[in-house]
Parts: sequence; C-alpha cells; structure tokens
Amino acid sequence: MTIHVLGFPTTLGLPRHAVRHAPEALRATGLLDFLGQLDSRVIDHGDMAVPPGLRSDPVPVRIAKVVEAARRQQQHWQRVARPGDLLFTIGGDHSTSLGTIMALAALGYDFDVVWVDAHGDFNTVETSPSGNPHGMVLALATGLLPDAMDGVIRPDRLRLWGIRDLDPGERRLLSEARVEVVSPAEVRARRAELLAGLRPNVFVSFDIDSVDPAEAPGTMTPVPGGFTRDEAVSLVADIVRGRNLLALDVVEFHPDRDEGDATGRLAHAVIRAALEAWRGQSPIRSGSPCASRSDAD
Ligand code: B3U
Ligand code: MN
Ligand code: MN
Repeated sequence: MTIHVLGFPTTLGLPRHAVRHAPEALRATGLLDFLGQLDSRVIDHGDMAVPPGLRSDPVPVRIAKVVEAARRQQQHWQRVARPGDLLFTIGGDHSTSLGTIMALAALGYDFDVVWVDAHGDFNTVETSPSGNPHGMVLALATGLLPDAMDGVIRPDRLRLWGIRDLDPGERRLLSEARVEVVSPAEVRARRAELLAGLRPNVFVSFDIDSVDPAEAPGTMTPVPGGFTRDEAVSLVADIVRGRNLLALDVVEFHPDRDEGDATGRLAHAVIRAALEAWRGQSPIRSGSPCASRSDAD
C-alpha cells in the first residue's frame, strides 16, 4: 500500500495569493518525516503547476479553469494510482477536491465523500453570492453546472459535516438533492449514527474552516461555531477507522493568517490521525508529541 502525496497550490477557486504557499507550509510541519515512519511506501509527487486565480476573469472562465486543473489532477492520479493506494493532496483552496473526486470516480470506486467544512460548497453560478468556484465544487461534481462538466458522483454519496454557513439558494439546492448536511452540534449529538451510515470506501475532504477560528485562525473564510481541534482530530480518526480511506485532502489553509503555527499543527494532527487510523494504529492523542511508528508498536 502506497501513500501518494501531491501539493495542489490552487487559488483558482478563491484568489488569495498566500494560499499558493499552503502545501509548502504544511510540508514544513514535518509531514513527510511522519509519513516515512508509517509502514507504507511514500511517493512524493511534489506540487502540481496550477495558474493563479484571477478575480478579473468572468465567472464562467474561472469555473472552466478550475475544471481544467481538476482534469489534469485526475489524469495524474489515473496514471500513478494502484488499487489500495491512498491519494493525499495538500491544497489549495477547496477546488483541490474536484480533481480528487473526478479521479476516484474515473478509477471506478464507489465511495462516500465526507466533506468536513463550515460551508456547503454547493452553489451554482445563479446562487453564488461571490462567483468564487471554491463554493461550487460539489455542485460541479454532481452535475449542476452542465455547461462546465458532467456530474461524476451522486448526491447521496455526499456527507457534509460541520456545516454552519449556507447561502439561501445553496440551501435550497442541497435540500432538493437530499444531501446529508449536518451542523457541528448535530455531529456531536448523532455521531455514532452518522458514522454507521458511511459506505466502506471514503474520501475525506478536510476544509480547515470546519474547525472554530479560535483554534484554526489560518484559513480563508473563518466561521464561528466550529469543531474544536480535538473534536476534528477524533472525528477524522473515527471516519477512517475500519473503513477504506481512498483519499485525503486538506484544503483552505492560509499560512499568513495563522497565529504562531496553531493551524499548521492542527492540520498536521488531523493528517496524522487519518493516516494512523488508515494503518490500523490507534489514533494519536491530540497535543501529544510526534510518536514514531516504533514508539506506537
Ligand atoms: N458560500 C460562500 C462562501 C464560501 C464558500 N466556501 C467558502 N466560503 N470557503 C460562497 O462564496 O460560495
Ligand atoms: Mn470548503
Ligand atoms: Mn469552508
């Protein structure tokens, strides 16, 4: 079993220049050293070249550029991935995850997408208040923007957890498509039931803004009322444990807004929790120092 690591420093979904440095900043938290301690082969594919997002482009052009970059990401994964491999992508804004969904669909998997996020990312051109494609990713993936691309996944495969900021039209579209949309309070109350409802194959797309800005200030669009750091870490471990983690994306990290390296360390802890659960190890206790594989054995 191989872990493939790819940086995808896209700002095509939301033009914020600092986010181009997010993969580099997260790598600097010692990610690859940690991955090297897991009992798996690690292949680092470096960062994919993605053009910068331009707010001056008309919205349809911005969307077309997102889809084009996602197709290149898809093709990359189709070239390198073998059954049982884990695709780990460091974003970038959340348009990073469009290419991951396209790749897993093209590879023939039937899988749930657990979209851990403050936002629904289910806007169309008509419902989007901003025109930013990072808020349209799941509408694109399910075929609601047919001029841009065909749908690649059914809405009943989507699990939106941590959601607390929806636009009115987006809320209507989500309810029409009967997508599972769950707030942090509901995740706390119904956690076991929600976990039991997941399919065996999962893609975890972790948007940093799912965590409360008090603990994760380094993100693009902070929304109060999110998960605590410890909740996020243990939730991701519980999602992965006993399931087949096909892919993990960590997105919307804004290194220049971080306070100290709180958000970078949080992202690192979430990634560790996911990968240790994937390897069948007990999840790390949050805040504990970097225990190596041999320490855990
Ligand atoms: N729903 C708003 C804001 C937003 C979506 N995703 C993020 N922010 N990170 C929009 O612009 O679509
Ligand atoms: Mn998002
Ligand atoms: Mn978000």
